[in-house]
Amino acid sequence: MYLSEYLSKNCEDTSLNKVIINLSIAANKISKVIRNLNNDINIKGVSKTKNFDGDIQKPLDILSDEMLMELMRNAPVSGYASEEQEGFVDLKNDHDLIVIADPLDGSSNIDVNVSIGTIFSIMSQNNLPLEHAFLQKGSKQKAAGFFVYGPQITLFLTFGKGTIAFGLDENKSEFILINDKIKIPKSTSEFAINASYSRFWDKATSNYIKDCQEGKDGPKGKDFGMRWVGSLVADASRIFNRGGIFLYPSDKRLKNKQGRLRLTYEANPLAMLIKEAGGKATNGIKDILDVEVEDIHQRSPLIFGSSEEVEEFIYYSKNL
Ligand code: P6P
Repeated sequence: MYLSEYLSKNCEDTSLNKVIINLSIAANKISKVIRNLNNDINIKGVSKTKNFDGDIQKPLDILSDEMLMELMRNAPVSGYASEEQEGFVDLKNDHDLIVIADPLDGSSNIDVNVSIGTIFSIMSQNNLPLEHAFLQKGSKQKAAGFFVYGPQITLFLTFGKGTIAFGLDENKSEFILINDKIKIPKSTSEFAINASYSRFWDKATSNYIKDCQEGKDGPKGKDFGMRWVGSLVADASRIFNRGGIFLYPSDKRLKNKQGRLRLTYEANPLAMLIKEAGGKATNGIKDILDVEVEDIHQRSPLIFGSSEEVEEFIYYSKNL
């Protein structure tokens, strides 16, 4: 079943459906630019520009953001925000839905041909002025998803009725249904963390990872494996497919005091998808979807995945 058919059968909000379809059209275009190595975008080079946060923007970051925004202008969307935009963009219409996106997450992996992706979060303005609508908690999301530009091009999507997976049929340029009810295994023996930062970790993370590494002879009583792609959508895609626990905690470095990942266009959409697939997502203390949003680019610690393992981590956080 194609994405458009699935949505018309399962999601009665026609405006939401149109936004999701336009996001899939944008993703299709972005994937073609990424794969088309002889394009005039020098993906090996970096642009001269930096985003407001001082990150050097790769040409594809900028192009992806422009493509997304163009498709959102042609959808029932009243406002757009993204990692590449300093503030939100008022699309000057009286539609109700707003979209927050990470247009090209993992772009540091572009040069080395590792899977990257586009993450999105869709909310209603809920009769709020735009400057407040973009600061609603993750629990207010109407839909969320991410595209993975990898060996396959996939879409993980939720609009509150479970988490669904689609794959791109490149011949037809259509996303087709792969799995209409993803269920993340409750337990796991695989963790994902950038272990090079262990000297900066808080006590809970250090204790938890140490116990995982002690394996079956340690307190957890089983051996663990580790994966770290360094691309959120790639690590998340693995966890949706076979379970696991992903940890990007806050650490002692000033720039990571609140973690590295962004709440509104990384943690919140992932948390909705994970919850709808039977997993859990936390900042170590509370459910990500309940975290107050003060700024579109606010960072947050993010631990998500198999519910029993995330609950274990929360226990470590609360019982130091
Ligand atoms: P580190 C990619 O730049 C990203 O934002 C996420 O996609 C990924 O999970 C994380 O950063 C990787 O961070 O510190 O391991 O490079």
